[in-house]
Amino acid sequence: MSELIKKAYEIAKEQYVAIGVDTDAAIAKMRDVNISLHCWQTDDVGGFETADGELSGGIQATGNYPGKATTIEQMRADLEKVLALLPGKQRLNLHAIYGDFQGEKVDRNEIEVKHFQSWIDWCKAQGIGMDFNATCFSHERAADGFTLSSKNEENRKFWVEHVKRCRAISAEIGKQLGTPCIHNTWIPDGSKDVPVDRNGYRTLLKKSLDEAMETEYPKEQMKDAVESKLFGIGVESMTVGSHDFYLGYAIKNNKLICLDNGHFHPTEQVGDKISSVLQFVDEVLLHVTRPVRWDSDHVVTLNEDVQLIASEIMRNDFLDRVNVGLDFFDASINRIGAYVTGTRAAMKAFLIAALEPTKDLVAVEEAGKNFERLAMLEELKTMPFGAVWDYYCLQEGVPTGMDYIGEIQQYEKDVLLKR
Ligand code: RNT
Ligand code: ZN
Repeated sequence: MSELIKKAYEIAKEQYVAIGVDTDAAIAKMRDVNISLHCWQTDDVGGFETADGELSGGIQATGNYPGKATTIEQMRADLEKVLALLPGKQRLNLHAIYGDFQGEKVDRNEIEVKHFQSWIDWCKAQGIGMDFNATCFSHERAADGFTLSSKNEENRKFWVEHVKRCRAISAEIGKQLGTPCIHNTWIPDGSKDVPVDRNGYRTLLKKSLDEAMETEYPKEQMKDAVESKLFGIGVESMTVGSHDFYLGYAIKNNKLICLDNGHFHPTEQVGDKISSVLQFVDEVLLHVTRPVRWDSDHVVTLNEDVQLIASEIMRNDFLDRVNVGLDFFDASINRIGAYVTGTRAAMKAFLIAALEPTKDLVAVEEAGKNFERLAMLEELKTMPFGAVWDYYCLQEGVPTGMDYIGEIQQYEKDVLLKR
């Protein structure tokens, strides 16, 4: 098999040379594509707190496929399996509810570095960086739908304290791992029906963010991102943290804006937003996902939305300014299979983007040759990308083509179905 892959690669390489593309250079560029793996695909955004609360905040994981991780050990085993099936180097993206609480009840306003030390150690052992998220949902103090923008001062303070602690933990994570930890704040706040005091909630959100982010940390340790959203289930009429709100906040306060491609009107494209927001903010965080009719968080596939995102990043050498994270959770199929398929799809989009003769396309565009541009873009779609992908996987020592399917089936038999 590997002989066939090498042969196919040699032919593909020549075909790409003919259009001025260096396949080896494209593969080398993949070294800089470090995708942050969202831990929550392994357990449907459940977490390890002692209280077994419902997932709230207008996000939903549907399905009950067997094998969900219910302990830290299981989750780490799953993540190790995922890492073993992916080429390149990734990061871990952890939510605050996934602390190593050792069976103790630790409320969100009480979490400390010690609850995450074993995760930091795990990342160190894997040789990967780590990102972090405050968890402002699935909690009794979020039951009325408001957290940082709550008019209940006790609740608002509680969530401010949570975010403050998460940022301090993030700084320590970045310090210990020697790579900045991105801390993302997403809140579900909003209202099902038409509210009257939109302004009041947004004023409170701004105030809470200012309070929670009062302590500055060196950016070598941590960076703040804020994630906007259009609407959620049960939060249809107004989202406090809208895109306008957070983009303004990010620009004014030198924060990262987190763009989740499930969080916009269906015909808006995050790929189109990257070059706009990067004129005004230093960095962006992405939550790559696949919304089907709504922010459904389906497993990422190699579709045009994801392709545009990757192309915009590679065309402009934005990898040092765009931090790529994933955000999907499907509980209806093998979760590890979902994880690997989705992540490999995102990676494929980046490799395809790296194989684009961008300079030639720009030259054609600047010459006003728009038929030629269209034709070239169409022809590029059927270039032998798969041969390059397989060769890249082979080089990285991970399964090529469909071979990872068998590995997941085996893992299901040996591990997941025994849970
Ligand atoms: C919700 C946001 C948010 C969450 C995760 C679990 O719509 O996308 O990023 O999915 O924090
Ligand atoms: Zn998201």
